[in-house]
Amino acid sequence: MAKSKFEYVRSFETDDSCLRNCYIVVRLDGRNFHKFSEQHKFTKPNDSRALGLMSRSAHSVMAEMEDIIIAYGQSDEFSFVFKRTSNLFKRRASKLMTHVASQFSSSYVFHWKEFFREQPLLYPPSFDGRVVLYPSNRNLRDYLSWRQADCHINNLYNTVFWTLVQRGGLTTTQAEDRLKGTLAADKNEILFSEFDINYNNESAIHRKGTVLIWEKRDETVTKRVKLPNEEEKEVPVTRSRRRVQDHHCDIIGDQFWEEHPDILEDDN
Ligand code: DGT
Ligand code: MG
Ligand code: MG
Ligand code: MG
Ligand code: MG
Repeated sequence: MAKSKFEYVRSFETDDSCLRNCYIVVRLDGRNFHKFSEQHKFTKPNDSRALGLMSRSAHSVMAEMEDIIIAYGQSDEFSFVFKRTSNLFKRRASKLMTHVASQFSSSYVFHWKEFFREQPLLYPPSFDGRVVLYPSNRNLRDYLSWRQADCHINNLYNTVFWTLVQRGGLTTTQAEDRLKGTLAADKNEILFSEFDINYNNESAIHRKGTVLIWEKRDETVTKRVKLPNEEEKEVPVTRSRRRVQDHHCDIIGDQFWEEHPDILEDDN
């Protein structure tokens, strides 16, 4: 095709391809979910409909974007990790980030009703995205540990805060004052001695967030086959299928990574 005289404008596009050999992390975060959660009556401190919908949307991203090896989500955020050797969209940061963000956002709206039932979606939510590159397994694990530690710190705080308000009868200002300067141990102690709550027994999805990884499963289906000169019969056929599985476990320690040695590629 002949080139038009306008063709030169293409050269104004800048190269934003991600450095090779690095894990590419795309993190999404809900825009102004403080307000969104209030307006849609999210339960406090955690809303299982909202967490379920976040996870559902992340599944949809993983199904659409090959090369995502693990995703981690908590609160209104989700991080997606592309394998080091990925060449998806020629590793262009803007393509990767915008595809993840728009697939996630449209899924969030698409599946809203399955989770929120009679609570209508009042306006279209949006998610910001950023791309961060991590050159080593240690850096990537530290990134994921950072997000999970953030989940823990916030959830412990929110659990005590809302217990003081909902069960202890404090106002939100009183609860805030009560928690000022307290350490994790103090918060655990308040829950335990005043409300008979052992924080470690709170549900893992809230304490640990959600980890999505691919798992191979053998799936057996029966197939009808017809061989020449034989009656049609049903035979079992087993095939290995990859599907995304949710986990709500610790990813800071070594155990998870030892149990799933194929998520990370070797550092060399
Ligand atoms: P941003 O991200 O700068 O646009 O502003 P926000 O408001 O989204 O702030 P962020 O992302 O730091 O905090 C997440 C907000 O979402 C926070 O106000 C609490 C709210 N949120 C997330 N999950 C839940 C939930 O399960 N229940 C309730 N009640 N609120 C939640
Ligand atoms: Mg923020
Ligand atoms: Mg947010
Ligand atoms: Mg957030
Ligand atoms: Mg196009």
